[in-house]
Formats: sequence, structure tokens, C-alpha cells
Amino acid sequence: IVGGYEVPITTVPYQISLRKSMYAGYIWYTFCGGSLITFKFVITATHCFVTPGFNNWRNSIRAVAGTTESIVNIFVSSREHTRRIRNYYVHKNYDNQMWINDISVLEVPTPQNMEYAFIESEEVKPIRMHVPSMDIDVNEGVYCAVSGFGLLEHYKRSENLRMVCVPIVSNRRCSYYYRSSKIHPTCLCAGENTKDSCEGDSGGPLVCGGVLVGLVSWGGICGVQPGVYTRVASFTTGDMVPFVAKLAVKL
Ligand code: 4AZ
Repeated sequence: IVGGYEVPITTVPYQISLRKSMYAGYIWYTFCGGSLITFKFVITATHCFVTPGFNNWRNSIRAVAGTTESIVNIFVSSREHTRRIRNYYVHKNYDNQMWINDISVLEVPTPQNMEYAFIESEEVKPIRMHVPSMDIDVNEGVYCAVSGFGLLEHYKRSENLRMVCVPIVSNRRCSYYYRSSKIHPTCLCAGENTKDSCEGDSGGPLVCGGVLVGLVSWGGICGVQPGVYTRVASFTTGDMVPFVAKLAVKL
């Protein structure tokens, strides 16, 4: 997050930290963000884990709720809010060349799998997804909140969860920042000079009026060119079930 500030998790209780281990599991670090959409499902970006070598670390990814810490060691990590991933549902037309359909749903275990779904608290609450029938304003200039554990600026890591309010930029005006290459209608842009999401925030929430409108997806120079987000309403019809049933493939 560029140009933002630290926030307590109660400000963004839907924020998820996706973590990987290093040093044989002694350290866990956030590699992407996500959002809790129910106590069983996390929505995130596909490019976070559909990368070469995914099968080598698909079992060492955790989804953590209720946390503001970017990196933890095993002795301070709270088991209470940490979950393994039971299923990865990936958009069947994800295209990492065009940067489109960058959306996935991760399912955490249920009691039958010896582990539990997330538990509601002041720190852990799902967020409503934007569906096309909701008339919330996502026109140019509307300010929305993006949060995450990603870079503060190029090469500068964040130790904590941060948030920044960014204005929506129309797809047409956004394309000017990308050498007039068209921004796909299922994408959405947001940001202004020195206020943006950045590397490591990917998959995390862009929230307008209390509704999940975008997922951090890609961009140019953080804080200079607008950030590009997956437009949630292009993929939703009420809940995640149609996404999983019609749009997604299980990895
Ligand atoms: C990235 O590399 C990335 N400024 C994410 C978001 C933005 C740029 C890059 C938006 O994951």
C-alpha cells in the first residue's frame, strides 16, 4: 500500500493474509491478500498462486484472518485464525498474458476435515460482494478503500496491514496510463498520485460503501499509474456458488 496508513484489523475485518513458509516453517510471510466472503470461502487473485512451482507449495499455503502482521514466526502465529486450503477454485478463463479473469475462491476446511471454518469476532467478518443488481456508485472519482500487506514503495516492505483511500478511474482514462492499451471491461482502475496498492497487495480488497468491488490485480509503477483491479461484479450473481459451479475449475 502506497501513501496509506496502518489500520487495526477491526477497520477491515474481512482482510485475509495469504502466507507461505520459509526457513522450514519457522517464518511465515504474506505473499498476497484476500477477502473473507463467508466463513468458509476466501476470494483472491488467481495470479497469486497459479505460477510455476505451485504444486511444490500448494500444501504450504495458509489463509490467516484477524491479523495485521505481515511476517510472523511460528511462536507468535495464532493457530486460532490460521487455516489450510482445502480447495482452490480458479477462473476457467484466467489469462496471465492479458491479465484477465484474475479471480479465485479458496475453500478452508470444515469440521469433517478435522479443522474449522473461520469464527466470527470483531476481528473476523466476511464482506458482501458487489453483484450487478446493487446500485452502488463506482463511477470515476468515488473514493474506495484498498488494504494489504504489500510494498510501501518500490523495494520497501511493510511490516503491518495498511489501508489507503483511492479514487476510481474510468477504464477509458486508465488506458491512457497504459499506452492506450485497452483496459478490459472486467477490470477496474483506481488510484491517484502517491496513493495506490502495490506488489504484495494482490488479491486483496477494494471496498466501496462497505461492498467488495475490486480485487488487487496488476499495475505499472505503484503510485504513478492507476492500479488495476478485477471487477467483482463481472463475476458475481449473488454468492460464490455460481462462480464455483459455472466459472471455476478446481485445481
Ligand atoms: C503486483 O505486482 C502489483 N499498483 C499489484 C498491484 C499494483 C501493481 C503491481 C497496483 O502484484
